[in-house]
Parts: sequence; structure tokens; C-alpha cells
Amino acid sequence: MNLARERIEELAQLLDDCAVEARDTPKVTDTYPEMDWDDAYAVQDALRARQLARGAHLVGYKAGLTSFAKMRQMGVESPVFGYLLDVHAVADGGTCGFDELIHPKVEPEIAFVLGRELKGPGCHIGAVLAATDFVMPGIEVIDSRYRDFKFDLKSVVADNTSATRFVVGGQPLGVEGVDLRTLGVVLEKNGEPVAFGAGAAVLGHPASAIAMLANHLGARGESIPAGSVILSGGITVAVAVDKGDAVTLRVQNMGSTSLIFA
Ligand code: 0L1
Ligand code: MG
Repeated sequence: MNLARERIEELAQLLDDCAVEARDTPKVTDTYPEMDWDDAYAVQDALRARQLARGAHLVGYKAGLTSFAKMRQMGVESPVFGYLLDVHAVADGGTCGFDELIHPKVEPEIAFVLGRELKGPGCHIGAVLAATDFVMPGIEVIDSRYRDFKFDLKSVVADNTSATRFVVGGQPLGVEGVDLRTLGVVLEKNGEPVAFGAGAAVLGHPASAIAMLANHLGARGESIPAGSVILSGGITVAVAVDKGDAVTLRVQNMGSTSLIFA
């Protein structure tokens, strides 16, 4: 690590304040170009500790930048990992407060809910499928705290990978007999289809994003508890939304989930 504990806490406070006050900031590596990966995840951990201390609960995890479309859109080359809190969950069909956010975008994702704990190292797609209770449609709302969504990977990790809100719903399905690679998804904004894709867009198979997450956490001495919800990553590019927009994600054989920005 290159940053002192004090700097880590300062950066967590900055990113926390930006999220709470819906204001942006230049990327943190502009001020601390020496920030390394351990520093970046230490800032993310400190951010999480601040939110938990305010009464939030950890409900799951997310993998981000897992599709080539997303990697191309953001000009990066590898996935990143973050966490999900209960206070960020929106009820299926519910309302997301637009004015609480800076410049939100939505991503169509496959959400996994685990029936058993998953632990790396050595986690693979088979272990993920064996531990999965069910999968369901999920829309992630991302809202980078960085000005104009301009960042590098370390800055985005510190910012909990732009996580801000999420909704899951529709018809949960067990993974037996479902080919998650060929599962079709349609994202609609105000009734118009705006993005399409299939599960294979996420690292060839959405379960491989979950295996990478388990291995990443395992390397840090953590695991994914049973009951966790995990967003496996945007299948298409992220789509910008405005106040008043209604967003629906339809997933083959799994119904739909939706939210409104008001
Ligand atoms: O969930 C994601 O794929 C987002 C990762 C962070 C990068 C971004 O804000 O687009
Ligand atoms: Mg995402």
C-alpha cells in the first residue's frame, strides 16, 4: 500500500459525501496518482464501514465491467468488484429518487442469489452453479461520483464501482436446465427497447463473473455468504436516464423487473 490510513479515510469520506450530497468530484487518482490496488480496495472498505456504521446492511456484491461492451464504453480492460447495501435496493416497480443522484445510468444484469456460501480461491463456474439458489432479472443503477464518468480502474474501485441503486424481480429460476449464455435480455426505456443482449456477453457466461468475485474475495480472506444477491455485470452498455424515465428489463423465461426515476 502507498497511502497512509488517514488518506484512505479522507478519500472514503469524500466519496461518501459526494454520494450523500449528489455532487461530483475529479477522480481520486488525480490527487493521489500513487494509489495502488490495495489502497483502492481499502478506500472501498472504509466507505462500506462508514455506511454500515450509519445503519445500512450488506446484502450482496456486484461485478462490474464484465462485458466487452462495457469495457469498450469505459476504455478499460478488466472487471472490478463492489458491494450492495439494503438501503440501495429499490422495490420491483418502485421509484428511484432522481434528485438524489448525480448522472445515473442503468444496466441490464442477471442477478444470482446463493443458497450456499461461496469461497475462493479455486472457485469456478460449476461451483457457482452448485451454490446458486436461483437467478433473476436485475437492473443496476450506476452513478459514478466522478465528473463526467471519467475515471481509471483504481478510482472506480475506491468509489464502490459506481454502485448506487438496484432492483431485482420478475420470475426467479433455478439454474438447472437454463443456459445462461443464450438467455436473451431486452432493456426498455419508456416502453421503447434501447438495448439487447444475451448472457454470454458477460465473460462468456455470467457465472464466471461470480467465480471471479469469489476468488477476488477469497484472496482477501472473505467469502460470499448464503443468501447474498450478486449482480453479475451489465450485459450491454449502460444507458443514461432522466427524471421521469421508466425502465424495464425483460429476461427470457424470467419475466421482468422495473423502476421509475422520479
Ligand atoms: O457495474 C458496472 O459495470 C459499473 C462499473 C463501474 C464503471 C462505470 O461506472 O461504468
Ligand atoms: Mg453493473
